[in-house]
Amino acid sequence: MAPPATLVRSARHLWQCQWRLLMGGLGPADGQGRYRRPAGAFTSLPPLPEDAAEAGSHVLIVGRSCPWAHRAWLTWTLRGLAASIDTVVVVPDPDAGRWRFSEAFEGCSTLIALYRRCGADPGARATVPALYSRRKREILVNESARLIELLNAWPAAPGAPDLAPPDDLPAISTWRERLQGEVNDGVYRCGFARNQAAYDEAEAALFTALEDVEASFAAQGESGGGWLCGGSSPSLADVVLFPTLIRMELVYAPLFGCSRRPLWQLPRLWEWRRRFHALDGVAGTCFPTAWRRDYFGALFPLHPSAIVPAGPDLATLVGSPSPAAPAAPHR
Ligand SMILES: N[C@@H](CCC(=O)N[C@@H](CS)C(=O)NCC(=O)O)C(=O)O
Repeated sequence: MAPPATLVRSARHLWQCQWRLLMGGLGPADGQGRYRRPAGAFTSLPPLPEDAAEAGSHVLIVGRSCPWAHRAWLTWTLRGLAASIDTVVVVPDPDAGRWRFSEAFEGCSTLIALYRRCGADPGARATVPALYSRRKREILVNESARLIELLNAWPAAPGAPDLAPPDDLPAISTWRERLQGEVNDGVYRCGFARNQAAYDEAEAALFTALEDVEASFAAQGESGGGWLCGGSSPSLADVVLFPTLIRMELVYAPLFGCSRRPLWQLPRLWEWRRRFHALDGVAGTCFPTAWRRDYFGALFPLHPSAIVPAGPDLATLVGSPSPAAPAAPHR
């Protein structure tokens, strides 16, 4: 038998009060209910360290599910920085709501303990990515937008691409600025919106930006290099777009409501994603099972059951041309 309407109404009211409280734990909102990402602790761009080229001199701390860490991991991969920068992968502790080290790192078992030891403000969030100097025993930077710039300036492996060539810098900066707010943070603005109007605004901005990326690929035509800023190799603009788009069908569409246009309806973007995923080393930074488990398992206010959905299989998203692409004509 269905429960009485009054019981449903009071349960809904009670849940909504609790939901608002719990959402506050995920991040702050402005007066209109729009999600506002809090500022980090070590956010300015540091100079290139003197010992940058020394083997194992630095450590890049990442988490598998974090898209901000993913862009740093991709930059590290594409620039071939394994000789001088080690990586350490932290794992989420969903009950405590923090990152922990699988094995003690510099005497710390949690990321927050390392942050405190490095002098972070007691109220600061301990976020990934973070770049740690072994010699100074300090976190140099934890803002991914600056960190990828630093990693691109780092002494790289021979033949590694410059992800921000001077001639393309204006286009790269324009795209990066737009993608950061409307796409990278945009999916969170959808998922963490506190009301319908805040969601509608973020969702419209997200899909307008993605349609504009699609249009920009169309404008490049056959002569374009296949990358967002037109060059013959990817740039930092491509690097920041990928972590969001590769999580789209797996997490952001089902969990954050970013579902108006499935990506296959933007065939150039679909093809770009397939091409980026095929770059050397990129597949090794993608962990669909961990992404699903971490997002669906940890974001309690959005998904109280913590049931982790199955699929889609990543291979079906990156392994073939867009299903919407026109078939080649028969000869
Ligand atoms: N501004 C940071 C944001 C990074 C961020 O929010 N990372 C999340 C994971 S996706 C985190 O570590 N959160 C832990 C916390 O807030 O305590 C950046 O872009 O590097």
